[in-house]
Amino acid sequence: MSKSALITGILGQDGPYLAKLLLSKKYKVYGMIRRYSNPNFGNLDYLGITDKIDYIEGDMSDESSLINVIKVVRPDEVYNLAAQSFVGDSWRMAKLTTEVNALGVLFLLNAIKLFSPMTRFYQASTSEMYGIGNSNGYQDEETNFHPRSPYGIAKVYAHMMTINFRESYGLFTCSGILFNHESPIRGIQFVTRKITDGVARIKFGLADKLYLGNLDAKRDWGFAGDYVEVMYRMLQEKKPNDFVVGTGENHSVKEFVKLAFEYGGISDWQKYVVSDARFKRPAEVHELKAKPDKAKKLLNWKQKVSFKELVKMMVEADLKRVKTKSDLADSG
Ligand code: NAP
Ligand code: F7E
Repeated sequence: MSKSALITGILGQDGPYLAKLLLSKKYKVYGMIRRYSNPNFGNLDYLGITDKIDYIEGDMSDESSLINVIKVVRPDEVYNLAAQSFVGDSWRMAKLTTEVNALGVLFLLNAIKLFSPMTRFYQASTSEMYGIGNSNGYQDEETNFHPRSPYGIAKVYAHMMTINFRESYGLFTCSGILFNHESPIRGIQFVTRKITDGVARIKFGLADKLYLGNLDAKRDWGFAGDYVEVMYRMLQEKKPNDFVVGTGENHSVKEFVKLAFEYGGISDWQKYVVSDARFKRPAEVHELKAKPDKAKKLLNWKQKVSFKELVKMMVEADLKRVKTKSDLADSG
């Protein structure tokens, strides 16, 4: 019999890539969505799978809705990808971020414990939990947490609660500590997509500047399509475990900018990029770099898309998207 999986955050970036992977493995995929006046299925449309998913309403900030979802679906696997995931907004919306990213996970774990204890659970943990935790130039499963944002702090709570449900009640709960991963369907607020969209707009004359914050920050950037594979593999293991997932190399925002402009056919990026204090953070995470040895060894995982390929893929997708829009506008 085919397995079933519930994905929260199905309309975001990772949800569609994971759904596509699970569908290819013949899973029945349920996608939890919030109540909307007008839901946006754009990312699922981009991957051509909107009609292949069973949707169910639930909100991470509403415990009764999560109990209902788990009672109705009783899936073999839950992938909890829902979150207020933008670090910058987490200072402006600290309470909401805590409710959704921390308490929401407690609600979901409790619902599984009470109504579907055989369900395997994946929690979307993050390198933002490390913040400025001590490191030797990299972060692995042993590195201390010292989160620098309400987002990172809420994710530490959820991460520890995921471990606690495993240790207290014997549930199969895992955390993937994923470093930044991007794609052509990355949210437009995040720096990579903001840059590639900006390059395309400048190229087609729809913008003349790109306003950015701290260009010196360094991140370990990979491709989202590669990272959902590891989520799946974690839940197929004999025992629940936590894994760091990243590429093992990092690059500055400035390097990303330079390369993106090059792929866009614009050589003098300095002419277009403006430093803007609005996009700087009250407390920055200056540098992150994964040491994903455990995932490589135990899950036999390795990313396929390199940094350069990722930047190229994102620039090309945005050039195509913006060109189509401007062609449509021209044709009236
Ligand atoms: P994303 O694009 O922002 O997607 C998050 C999804 O969560 C959205 O579909 C959003 O729904 C949903 N959501 C937000 N609040 C909700 C609520 N109250 N109830 C139900 N759903 C809610 O994020 P992503 O990049 O796919 O990341 C997936 C997960 O991995 C997140 O938990 C993120 O924190 C974590 N993570 C991401 C990265 C990364 O680099 N991408 C790295 C480490 C960890 P709407 O569509 O309605 O807004
Ligand atoms: O920022 C700097 C910014 O917003 C990356 C989320 O998926 O990954 C993501 O969090 C860096 C930071 O991602 C701008 O200060 C400069 O140093 O793309 P970002 P993030 O904060 O690393 C982690 C792993 C997650 O878990 C999160 O959910 O880029 N930066 N100028 C800028 N960032 C933004 N957004 N906009 C700028 O203009």
